[in-house]
Amino acid sequence: MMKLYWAPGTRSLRTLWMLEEAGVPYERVLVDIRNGGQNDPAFRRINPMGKVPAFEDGAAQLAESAAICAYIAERCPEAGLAPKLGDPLRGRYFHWLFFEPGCIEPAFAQKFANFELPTTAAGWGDFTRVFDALETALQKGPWILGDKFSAADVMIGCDLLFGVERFKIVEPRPVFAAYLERCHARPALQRAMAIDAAG
Ligand SMILES: N[C@@H](CCC(=O)N[C@@H](CS)C(=O)NCC(=O)O)C(=O)O
Repeated sequence: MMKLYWAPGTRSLRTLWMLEEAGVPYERVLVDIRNGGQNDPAFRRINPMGKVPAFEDGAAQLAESAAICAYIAERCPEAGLAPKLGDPLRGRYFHWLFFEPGCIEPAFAQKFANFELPTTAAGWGDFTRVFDALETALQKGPWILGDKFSAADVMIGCDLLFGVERFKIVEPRPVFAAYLERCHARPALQRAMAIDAAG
């Protein structure tokens, strides 16, 4: 059975949501990152970074939430969480899936740490450029690829959830608020949030 190494209140929520969308059985293994559980050598062999989430599927081991979501989408094709091979939508699918770690994460870090870099040199430009691009992409909706919900929405939806609702570092633009409302209406996110809250 697939195994998710996770901790509540962390980026693990992305992978919990993804697994709930996939609708497959999986085992959860709690890693107590607030008390050093991530330093367990056995866990470090799965994720040498000692961070959650991490994932095992038989002999396959991986970490990085975007990679885990992409892996699950391919592992569970019946759930339809990624455009199929040959579908031109796959272009934008990868674009937005990689936009999360490549642009949104560093934009968040920039906001928290309040540092400046030349926007042409920083791979993500700057915080405003990232969220302007996202707002434009989400304008039409309902999802980042249009009609098709995908793993890219799990990554981006979770970031907006944390950025707009929890940390309030992203301004609640109407497009983001409407998108978040659609995300919250998904039973899979509701289940994932309940699991997360129960710890
Ligand atoms: N790039 C990673 C980030 C994972 C991450 O930073 N996880 C944090 C919790 S949100 C963590 O495990 N921190 C514990 C530590 O660094 O010791 C991903 O997207 O999965």
